Amino acid sequence: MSFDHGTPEGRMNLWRAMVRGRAFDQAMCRHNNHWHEARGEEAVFIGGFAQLEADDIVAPHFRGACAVSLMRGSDPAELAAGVFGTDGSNSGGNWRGDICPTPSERFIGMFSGSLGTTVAYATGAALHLQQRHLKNVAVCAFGDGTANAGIVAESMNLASMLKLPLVFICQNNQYATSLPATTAIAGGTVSDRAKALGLEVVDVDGNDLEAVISARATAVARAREGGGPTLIHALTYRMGGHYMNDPETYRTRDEVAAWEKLDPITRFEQKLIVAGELGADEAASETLSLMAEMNDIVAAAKDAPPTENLVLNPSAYAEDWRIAS
Ligand SMILES: Cc1ncc(C[n+]2csc(CCOP(=O)(O)OP(=O)(O)O)c2C)c(N)n1
Repeated sequence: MSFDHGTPEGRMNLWRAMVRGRAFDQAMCRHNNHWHEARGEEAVFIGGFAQLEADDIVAPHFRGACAVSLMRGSDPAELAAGVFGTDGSNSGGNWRGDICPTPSERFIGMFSGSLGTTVAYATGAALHLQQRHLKNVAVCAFGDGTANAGIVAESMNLASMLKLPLVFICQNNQYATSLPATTAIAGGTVSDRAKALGLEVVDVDGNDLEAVISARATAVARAREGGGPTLIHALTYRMGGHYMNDPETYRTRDEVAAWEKLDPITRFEQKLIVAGELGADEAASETLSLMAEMNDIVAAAKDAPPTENLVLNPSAYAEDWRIAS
């Protein structure tokens, strides 16, 4: 499927990928009180991971990982079953389907709960691509909070030193749980740190799909040609809480409302409507039908019996997880 934003078809596919991703995410929010809502950050993870080649390696941030997986062809019913550990799960019921939706050799999820490990795995994957003289690239994303993990600095250092074919995307949604990035990030910004480590750096409006796409396209082309790693620092906003039970006492409703006006889906949709490529009614009705479809899929997965294919050594927390979901 083409996600080339230079064509009307590609633009429609990008819009649909954002809406489908949000529809799945919102359905999960309704059915899983542990869910980490990704609403508001779609331009970063759809723009950041669209239009890569099938053999490129993707390592999205946990917030938005399911939308990236759907865009790359995953079946939403299988993803939902993976989250709940129910029949149809592709993971033996033991993957945290939200943070690692698609265990495969080209899709690196957050295999453990430890932030920053995904970035390190992506760096290792990029090293493999380089050593095998493959023309593929690895793209990884991580939050502003994760940027403070030491392993991210180590990964950037190695990638810069060895000119690895790797693109780092900082999905800066301005909070790490309840801690604002402006308080938690010393030494300037994540961009300043990456510059100091010798990376090419580009700051983008993370709610502008086309700005993210253009930064990613340049960074990927550079990496494919042996030019080394780039950091794309995308400023966005987490419109929901850290997870569904977050009381959100650390920010005002006015702040959230101001960012809701900059919704990346609405912004891109408006562009398509003004260009005459999408009708306003068509946009509204397709959005509603995708929301309903994903809700049905997620509800059915939640109500399904536990998968019979459980792995032999389940996590000590597997039962709690299913009950809590
Ligand atoms: C190494 C490590 N430290 C702390 C945590 C606890 N933790 C889980 S999510 C989270 C916030 C992450 O913030 P960010 O990287 O900005 O991602 P966001 O949740 O904002 O998308 C924290 C601190 C963890 N899982 N791993």
